[in-house]
Amino acid sequence: MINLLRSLWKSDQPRKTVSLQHDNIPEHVAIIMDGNGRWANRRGLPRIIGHQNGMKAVKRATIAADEIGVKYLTMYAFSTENWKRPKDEVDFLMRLPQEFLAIELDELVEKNVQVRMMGHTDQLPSYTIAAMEEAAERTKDNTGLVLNFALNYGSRREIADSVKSLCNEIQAGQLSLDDITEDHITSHLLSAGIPDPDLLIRTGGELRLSNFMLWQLAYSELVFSDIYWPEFGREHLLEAVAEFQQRTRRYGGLT
Ligand code: V0D
Repeated sequence: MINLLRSLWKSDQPRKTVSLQHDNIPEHVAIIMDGNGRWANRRGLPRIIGHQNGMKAVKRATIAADEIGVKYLTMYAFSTENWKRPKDEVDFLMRLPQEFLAIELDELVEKNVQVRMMGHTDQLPSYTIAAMEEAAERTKDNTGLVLNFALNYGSRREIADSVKSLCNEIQAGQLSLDDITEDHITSHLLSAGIPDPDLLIRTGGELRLSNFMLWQLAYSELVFSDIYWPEFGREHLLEAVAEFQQRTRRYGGLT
C-alpha cells in the first residue's frame, strides 16, 4: 500500500482517484513551497516565471485544502534567508502578495477564507505589508479556512524573540522562573492562536526543515515530494493527506 502511494506521488504517473477518510483530515497543513527556480531553469525560463507559476499552485492548494475541510493552511512564502538572493528576484517576490491578492482576494472573501500572516514584518517593503494588512482586514471575520502566509519568517529568530519577551516579563516582575512552561513559549510564538501543524509537506526534493516552524513541527507527520512547487495541484494535496491518514490510522480506537 505504501508502494502504491509512493508511485502515485511521482509526477510522471497517471492520476488516480484518492479516497480519504473524512473523520481524519489534518486540521493544520503547512507547506514548504520549494522548486520554483529549478522548475523554471529546467524549461530555460527566468526564475521569476517559476515564482509566477508558483502563485497559481498556491491557489490550487488553497482550493483543495478548503474543499476537504482543512482548517489552517500555512504556506512558507519567503524565509529570512531569502534576502541573500539577487535583488531583482527579491524585488519581484515582494510584489507577489499584492499581485496574488489583486487577482484572488474577492474569491477568498466569497469562499469565507481568512487571510493571515506570520513573520518578521520589520524588513518588508510598505506595499507588501499594506497588501497583506488589507487582506487580513477584509477577511478578519471569515470563519472558513485560515490561509496563513509565512513571510520573512525564521523559526530560530521566532523562538529567540519568544524567550526574550518572557525574560522581559520576568524582569518586570510579572512572571517567576517557575512559570515558564512549554505553553508559555508556544503562546509567544508568531503562530500563537494557531494549532501545531498535523502535516508538513515539502516539495522540490530536499529533505530538510530549513528553519521552518521547528517548535511547532515537533510531532507533525512529514511528507516530502520530488514535485516542483509550480507543478503542485489538487491531486498532490490529496495524496499527501492520504499518506497522512495511512500513518495516523487509529487501529480499533487505540492510541
Ligand atoms: C514565491 C511559491 C503567494 C513560493 C509561491 C513575498 C515563492 C509564489 C504569496 C502571497 C510567493 C503572500 C501573502 C499574501 C498573498 C499571497 C507569495 C511570496 C512569494 C513572498 F497575502 N505566493 N507568494 N508571497 N511565491
